[in-house]
Amino acid sequence: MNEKDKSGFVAIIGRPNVGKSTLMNHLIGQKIAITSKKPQTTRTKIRTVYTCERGQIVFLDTPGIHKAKNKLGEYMVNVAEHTLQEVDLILWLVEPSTFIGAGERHIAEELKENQIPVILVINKVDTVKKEEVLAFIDAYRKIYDFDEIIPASALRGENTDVIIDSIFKYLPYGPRFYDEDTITDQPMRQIVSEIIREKALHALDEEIPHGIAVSIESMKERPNGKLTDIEATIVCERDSHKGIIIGKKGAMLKKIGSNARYEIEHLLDEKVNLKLWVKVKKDWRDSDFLIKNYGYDK
Ligand code: GDP
Ligand code: K
Ligand code: MG
Repeated sequence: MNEKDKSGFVAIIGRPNVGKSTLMNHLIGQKIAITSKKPQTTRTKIRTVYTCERGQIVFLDTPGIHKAKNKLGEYMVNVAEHTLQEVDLILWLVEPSTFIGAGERHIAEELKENQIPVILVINKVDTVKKEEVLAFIDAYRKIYDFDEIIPASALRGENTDVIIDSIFKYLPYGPRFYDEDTITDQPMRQIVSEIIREKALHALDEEIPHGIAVSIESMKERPNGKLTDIEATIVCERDSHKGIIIGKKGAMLKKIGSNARYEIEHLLDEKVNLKLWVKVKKDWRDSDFLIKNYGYDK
C-alpha cells in the first residue's frame, strides 16, 4: 500500500433508467451490471471495484429509490436506502431536464438526513444542446446543496474521467479493500443469471414486463478446464408467458440461450454449454420466500 492511497465506498443512486449501470460499466470497463431500456433492471446491490494509482473506489449500484408496489419493489427500496448509510460518497444521477419531479424531491429529502457528500451527475448530455446544460444545473441547485455538479454522458464516456477525479477528492486515506485485479465481489453465478435475464428482457421486448427471474441450477467446469456446463431456469408468472418465452418451435428460448451463451463465454473466456428451462411460479414477486430463493435478498 502507498501512504497516499485513498479508498472508499460510493453509492450510485437515481431514478430507474437514468444510466447508473451504464456509468458503472463504463468506469469499470467491463460489463457487470445489466442494462436495458426497461426501468428497474437492477434488483440487487452490485459491488464493483475501480483501482488505479490513486487508490480504490468501490461502487454500489443500487436499485432505484421509488415507491414500492409489491414485495420485490419494497425489497429494492430497502436495499437502496440501506446503502446510503454505509458509504463515503453518493453519486446521484439524473436526466438532463429542468423538470424536477416528486421522485427527485423525495431523494433530496432522504439525502438531507445525513452528512455524506453528494455529487450530482447530469447524465445523457449527449441528448441535449450544450447551451441548455446551465439551466439544468440551476434547477438542481435549488433542491439540494450539492458538493459538485458534473454534466456527463455515460454512454459516450464524456466527462467520466472528471467524475473519477471528483470522487477521489472525497474519499478517506486508507488501504485498498480488494486486490487490484478484482472488479466485482458478486458471485459468478449471479452475474451469469443476470446476463440470462438481460438477454430474455431484450428478446421479449415489451411482451413480458418484470415478472421473470433466472435461477442457476448448476454451473460446473469440466475437468479439462475448457468447457463449463450451465443449467438455468427462467421463472415467469403465467402459463401464457411461458409460451411466449419458449416461442414457436422453441425459437425464442433458443435466441435467448445463444445470446446469453455468447456473452458468458466471453466473460468466462471458455466454451459454455447452456441448458435453459422455463417454469411458471405464480406471483413470485409477492412472495418473500421466492424472492430470497431467486437471490434477491442481498
Ligand atoms: P439504470 O436503470 O439507471 O441502471 O439505467 P441503465 O444503465 O440500464 O440505462 C438505461 C438506458 O439509458 C439504456 O438504454 C442506456 O443505454 C441508456 N443510457 C445510459 N446512459 C446514457 C447516456 O449517457 N446517453 C444516452 N443517450 N443514453 C444513455
Ligand atoms: K434500466
Ligand atoms: Mg441499473
